[in-house]
Amino acid sequence: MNRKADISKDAALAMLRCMLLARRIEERMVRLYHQGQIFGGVYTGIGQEAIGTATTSAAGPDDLFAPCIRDMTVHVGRGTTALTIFRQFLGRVTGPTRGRDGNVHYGEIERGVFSMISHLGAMLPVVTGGVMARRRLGRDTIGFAYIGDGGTSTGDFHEAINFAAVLDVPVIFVVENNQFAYSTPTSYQFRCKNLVERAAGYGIEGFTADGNDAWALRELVSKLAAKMRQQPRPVLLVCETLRMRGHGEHDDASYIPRELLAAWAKRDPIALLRERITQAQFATATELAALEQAVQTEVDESYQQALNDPLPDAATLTEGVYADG
Ligand SMILES: Cc1ncc(C[n+]2csc(CCOP(=O)(O)OP(=O)(O)O)c2C)c(N)n1
Repeated sequence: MNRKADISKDAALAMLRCMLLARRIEERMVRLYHQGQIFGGVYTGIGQEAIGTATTSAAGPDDLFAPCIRDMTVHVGRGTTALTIFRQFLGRVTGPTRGRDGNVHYGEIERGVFSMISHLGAMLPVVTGGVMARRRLGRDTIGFAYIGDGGTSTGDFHEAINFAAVLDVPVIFVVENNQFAYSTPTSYQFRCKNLVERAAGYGIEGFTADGNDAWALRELVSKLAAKMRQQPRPVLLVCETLRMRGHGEHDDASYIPRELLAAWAKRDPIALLRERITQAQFATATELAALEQAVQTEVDESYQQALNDPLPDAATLTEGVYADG
């Protein structure tokens, strides 16, 4: 099938760069974790990169995002640099949390990205409220709220969707169904066959998508976003994928069947997008290799630069923890 007309060359290559950058950053974090250079845990989105990539690629500049634990591609897709990310994970004072948190709990609100907090589901009502507020100011904002399959069992998930449905707040509730919440498979998490069935209970539309196919997902999300700007309302979007590593790097994921991992490894989102790009003749093998090399250089240089930045001074640790005034 010639899919050339649906996505521009620039958009396709930007998506590939986003996924590669997130993957290379996370691979570096994994290595650093095992070398004992990262103080906290490392929780990656390796294998799930298509979801944050396609949704940010289809979004507009004034949209709002509440990323979750595995959404490095949401940050990268909104323009957060590798340098900022290394500063955060290496606990540098120059990072978004000024070295107070060396983990996934950060965001850059100037890019429309709320900071993630540990409590699953808690940011869903916040992004819903943020979208409402911006729209009342006359802005054309829609929201993207990300949650894992496990997080859909929280009250916040229900409250946010119900609230958005009743008040017609245009938020895409993106469920990243990676089939496990820590070691708990989805069969122990909910009775319905597919989480998308829940949409009917809120009186909203629901969609299930292949969470590893960035190209197709972007097409779907672009259509949904355009419709939601015309006629504001929330939708539920369930993206099917698999968590390819442990919950965090401390976990060997021995409870995930090896055959399941092997089957999903054949559907790696980066390889799939590369294939689509090649089919559409958007880039030659040489150009793709150059893109890979540029991403690797960016990661290496950003890591080195962040290492040179200072750690916070212990005497100032209570500063910047609460809002001023
Ligand atoms: C409200 C709440 N309950 C429990 C936890 C502990 N916890 C952190 S991650 C996690 C598993 C999350 O699984 P899922 O939502 O499917 O996301 P995934 O890790 O698979 O991406 C749990 C139980 C938490 N952070 N917040």
